[in-house]
Amino acid sequence: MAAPARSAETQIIHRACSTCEASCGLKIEIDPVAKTVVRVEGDEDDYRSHGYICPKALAMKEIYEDPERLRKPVKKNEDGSWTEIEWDEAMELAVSKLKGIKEQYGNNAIGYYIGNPTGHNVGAQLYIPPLMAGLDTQRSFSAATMDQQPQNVALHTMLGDGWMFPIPDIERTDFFVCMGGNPLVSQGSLMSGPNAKKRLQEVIARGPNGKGRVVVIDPRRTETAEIGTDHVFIKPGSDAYFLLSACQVLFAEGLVNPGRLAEFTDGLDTIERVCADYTPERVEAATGIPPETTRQLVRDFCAAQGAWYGRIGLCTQEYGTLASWLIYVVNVLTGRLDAEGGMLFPRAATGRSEAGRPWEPFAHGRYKTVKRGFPEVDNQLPCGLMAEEMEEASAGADRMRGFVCAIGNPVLSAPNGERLAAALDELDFMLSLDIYINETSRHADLIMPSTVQLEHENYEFLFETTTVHNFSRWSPQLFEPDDDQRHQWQIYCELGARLNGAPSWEIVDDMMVKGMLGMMVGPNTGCPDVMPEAAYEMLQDEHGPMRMIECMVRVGPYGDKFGANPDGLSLEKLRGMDQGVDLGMLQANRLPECMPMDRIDLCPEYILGDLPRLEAGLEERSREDRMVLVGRRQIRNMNSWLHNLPALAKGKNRCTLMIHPDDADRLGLENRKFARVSNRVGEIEVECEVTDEMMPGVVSLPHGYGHTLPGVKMSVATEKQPGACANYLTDESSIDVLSATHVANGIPVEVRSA
Ligand SMILES: Nc1nc2c(c(=O)[nH]1)N[C@H]1C(S)=C(S)[C@@H](COP(=O)(O)OP(=O)(O)OC[C@H]3O[C@@H](n4cnc5c(=O)[nH]c(N)nc54)[C@H](O)[C@@H]3O)O[C@H]1N2
Ligand SMILES: Nc1nc2c(c(=O)[nH]1)N[C@H]1C(S)=C(S)[C@@H](COP(=O)(O)OP(=O)(O)OC[C@H]3O[C@@H](n4cnc5c(=O)[nH]c(N)nc54)[C@H](O)[C@@H]3O)O[C@H]1N2
Ligand code: SF4
Ligand SMILES: [Mo]
Repeated sequence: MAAPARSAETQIIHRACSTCEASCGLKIEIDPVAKTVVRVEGDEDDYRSHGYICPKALAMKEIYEDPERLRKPVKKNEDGSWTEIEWDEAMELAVSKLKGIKEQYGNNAIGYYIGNPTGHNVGAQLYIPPLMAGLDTQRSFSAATMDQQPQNVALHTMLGDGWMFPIPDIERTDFFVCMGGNPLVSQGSLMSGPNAKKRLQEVIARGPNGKGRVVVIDPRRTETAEIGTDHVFIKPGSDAYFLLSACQVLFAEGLVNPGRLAEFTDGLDTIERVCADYTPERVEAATGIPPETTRQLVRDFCAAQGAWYGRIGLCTQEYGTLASWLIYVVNVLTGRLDAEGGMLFPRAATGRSEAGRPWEPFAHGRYKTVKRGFPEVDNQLPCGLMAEEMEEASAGADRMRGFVCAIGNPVLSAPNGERLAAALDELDFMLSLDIYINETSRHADLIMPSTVQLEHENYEFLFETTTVHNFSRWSPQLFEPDDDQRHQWQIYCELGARLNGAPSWEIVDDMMVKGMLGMMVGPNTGCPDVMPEAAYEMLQDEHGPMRMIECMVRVGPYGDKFGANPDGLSLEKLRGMDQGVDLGMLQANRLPECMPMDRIDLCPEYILGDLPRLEAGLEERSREDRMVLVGRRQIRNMNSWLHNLPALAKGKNRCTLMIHPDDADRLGLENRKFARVSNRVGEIEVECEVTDEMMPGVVSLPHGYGHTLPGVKMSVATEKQPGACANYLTDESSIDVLSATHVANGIPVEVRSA
């Protein structure tokens, strides 16, 4: 390949990094003629990130440049090779196959999985509805059931909206408790903001006499714990016991003080009763936490401006919903929810946490999986059950026969990936919407790739709802895609339109925007001075996600109300701002107005229903001493998909099994030697990293590796960072039933020398 011609003039473009939640500001120097990226730097003028970046800042450049990235659809031939085809042929093939399956076997013979990078692509998020309408199936799976679904369930049942996450007020707190999260590496999940290290150091500096506290409760002494003030080892999966004991201490020591929350909270007496038996002494053997540590932590927290936070280690565990719920309970009992320095509700420019939203009751069990009758939870089925739903031997004639995998790699990221890989080959038809031929898409009959970040505009649609500081930000497209590339939203919209027999995707797109405006502007709305038709005429774009963003932003809490508030925010203004707009610190006292329910239900019956299981498990947990596996994230990874980028794949093998020296000695394992890790589900071989970072009895392995399968066309990943797949050990039948979420932390394993 000849080197592209280089023009004399380069340009600097400001853009948010779309790789993780932090959305740091970047300055990207491009050559617009050669269509190449010359340099990527942190943007010191960005008021959110002040020039901070991590090594993954290079990801968008390297994905854009990756010669193995697909640009056009590819169809699998009989012999397993791939042929590039035109979009029209690809669309026709996909639609005829999917429609054929629906007609012959019914809609539920189709299933789909929606993966994580969706959250980083506004077009992909906003156009899931037309895709879902086109597929019209109950077999709906996503990464949520390996992620935040327990938090969704707790919030939906307590406040009436599963997506109004309370976020640590990290800019004001002086006492941050972090359970099951490692913001130093993940950059803060559901606490989005660049440079977690600096923010946490400021928490410590802010405390009285520079003695603020960052308390990490984790089976591993993490990077966050290293810069924190306190670290407490906890046995994996025992957080619900520990949090109940923290509640017990609050009541026993007269420290309960919900403040203004008491006026609109039900269930305070119930929680007192529920936690009464769980003294720190009673749960000590299960949690591994000395009672005095619990008591002192609770007292110190109450004396400070505390925020108590829990993340993925609390979600993807045996009692995921109970643990996630109890985090919110502790914040209510101590008056820290919706209070300065506590856990606050961001106010998104697109208006998704404003007063007056309709309340949709929490729903579950309306339908079930075929094989084991597992009940749906808020439209989600556990993603690890996809395999058994596909297998003829398990699901028989009612099995899933057609499958759409959108922006996900579940063979590596969902439980029992080996079983899923085999099941995918039983399908009549599989469509992958992916930019690589990877561990999952290699099973597809057809792959449709989308444009990547630098080829489309973006708006931080999800992360303005999970941010530690209110902001609104648009990012420009750096390079015009080729004529025969498609954006993810176009693919969804066109697939949906064709599946439903709509005249064109343009009509579907217009209908979506008109429907939206019909509800948002006009008489009896927050934007009464303009009629929907007039608003429609004012929109900047002809099609696409930014048109919807424009509607939401203009009507939203800071918006220009389509002219009625001329100083307000609009897409046009955002498009002129290099770093987006600073909308101020998070606000306190937004409840109860900003929640759809009138009152907080501190003890939803649905969640209390799981307490007998928790109680029944206490004795066994107190006794057992089996080895368990937990996960970890690493700064140069993003789940499964950045290992093909040279800048991020270089260096030594990172897929290591961390193990405590005492365990290593006992098992005859040595640093940098290989161990065999096995259980009912599978067996893998991984390099050991002997370290006292680990709690004895617990081993830690990152997920997203295992680039060793035939047919995968990611040569850098395969060569430099193949690793082994943690999810070949994750048991697909081990599920937190309340949230349909898998147990990916605290998995029993046997470890021996390889
Ligand atoms: N053991 C264990 N397993 C876990 C976790 C854990 O902690 N431990 N974490 C879980 C969590 S929180 C998550 S979110 C999931 C993530 O798991 P998935 O949702 O499956 O996501 P990824 O593994 O990141 O795969 C992303 C896929 O999207 C493709 N892709 C990236 N960008 C684009 C794009 O612009 N267009 C298209 N069409 N495709 C694109 C990539 O090539 C890749 O195939 O993993 C879960 N799995
Ligand atoms: N660099 C990088 N950043 C990422 C990602 C990535 O892959 N790489 N993934 C992104 C995604 S999709 C997500 S969802 C977020 C997740 O963001 P985080 O929640 O911060 O994720 P982790 O870094 O995996 O931290 C989970 C912690 O939980 C601990 N843990 C495990 N089991 C238990 C338990 O039973 N109890 C307690 N108390 N702790 C436990 C683990 O030891 C680990 O330290 O990160 C996002 N950011
Ligand atoms: S922390 Fe790294 S990956 Fe995340 S937004 Fe910032 S530069 Fe990008
Ligand atoms: Mo995630």
